[in-house]
Amino acid sequence: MLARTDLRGAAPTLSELRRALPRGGTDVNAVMPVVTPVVEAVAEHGAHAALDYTEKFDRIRPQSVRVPAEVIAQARADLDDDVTAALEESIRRARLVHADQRRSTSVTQVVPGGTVAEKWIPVRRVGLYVPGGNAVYPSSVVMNVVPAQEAGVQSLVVASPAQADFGGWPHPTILAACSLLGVDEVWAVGGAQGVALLAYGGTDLTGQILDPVDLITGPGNIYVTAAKRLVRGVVGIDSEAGPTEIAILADDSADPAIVASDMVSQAEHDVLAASVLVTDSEEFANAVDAAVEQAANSTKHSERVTEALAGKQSGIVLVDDIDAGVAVVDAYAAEHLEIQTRDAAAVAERITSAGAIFVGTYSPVSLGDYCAGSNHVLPTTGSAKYASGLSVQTFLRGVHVIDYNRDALAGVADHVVTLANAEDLPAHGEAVTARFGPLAPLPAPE
Ligand code: HSO
Ligand code: ZN
Repeated sequence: MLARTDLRGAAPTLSELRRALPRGGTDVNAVMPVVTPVVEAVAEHGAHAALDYTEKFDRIRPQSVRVPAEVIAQARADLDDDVTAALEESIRRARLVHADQRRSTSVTQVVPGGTVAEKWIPVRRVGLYVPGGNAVYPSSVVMNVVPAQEAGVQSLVVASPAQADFGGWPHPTILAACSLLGVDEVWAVGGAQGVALLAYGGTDLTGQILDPVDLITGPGNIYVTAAKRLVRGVVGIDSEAGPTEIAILADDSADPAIVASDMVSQAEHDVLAASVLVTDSEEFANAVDAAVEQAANSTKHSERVTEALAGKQSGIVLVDDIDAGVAVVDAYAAEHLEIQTRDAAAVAERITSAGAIFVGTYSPVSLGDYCAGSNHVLPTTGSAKYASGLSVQTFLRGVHVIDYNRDALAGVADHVVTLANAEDLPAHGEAVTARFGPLAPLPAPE
């Protein structure tokens, strides 16, 4: 059932390879005519406009944007014990990993009396977007909130669509996850209007201030992505998330049923999700194909999965050997890459482009989605070749602190003046010489 790309015997260039590999793509610009007026209206009118659009698109008007504390507390009390325990474990593991990502200030003594420090300052206030609709992902609340908290962000708001089925508040599982994480500010607003309200803020119907944020993170549908693109600059955004992707580099030592189940697992997210197998064994490819067909037919979301696997973004790529396979997966730069080959750890070492790498039979993507401790908000559509997943770093700003004394400045003043004159910016040089008296000769460099 999976389309095939046969690269055996070929030596494609990088650009040929990128064109040959299966890949989808969504046209964010196509929805701009709908999204732009929404963002502009919220920028001008704040919460009232956001609620008007919520009523129009989500067919519900919550009593306020801010979800009352009692509603959040009730959602937590109602959460199933098993789900509570699993979320707590997910949070615990994510905290372990993300706490280790914290950065400390570095101080470099460039010359005696001249230092440059780099200190890391958390973003003041962050808005975490959590999608609603079909996809209710409390795990994504964990993956957004934990790195922000571990970075030291002081003010966090979660925005998630108002749901008609839940009295106009976001899905209770999302509220419960917020509560487990200690997040008490949640807004019942989603879509483009939710993103815009995070960026511009406003005043709630209850008179409460809805403070704008400085950074918006979190995935969403194409409208959310378009709105993030529009507000970028007014605020920071993490990335423009596309549909999820899994690539698996496997040889005939792997179990076709396991590879198939992993391909099906991520196809379950979306009809646009991508599942790609790269292998050097045609026999193995045939076995995976048969296993995928069987698994896709019997799984709960069979229709969605089948459509995703049949789409142009999914397929099997045949290569001559694992070396060629490494080149292929590097060119593809998958959001998730599994290595299911002999000596998987050694092969994984050689990978240079992937959002996250899952090594060997017992590290499935589903583990990373929930409970590995790693983050599951990862770069999609090939952006792993230049971008990283969400981490503590996403929520920090590095600031250089420059501290030179008189001698240290004097020691390099000549060079500054020379470079300033070379750029025809003499006032830059004069700003240095002025410190040593208008006419006084420069002290000799050390
Ligand atoms: N695989 C998705 C994350 C997710 N999976 C949430 C299950 N729930 C993108 O990394
Ligand atoms: Zn997933």
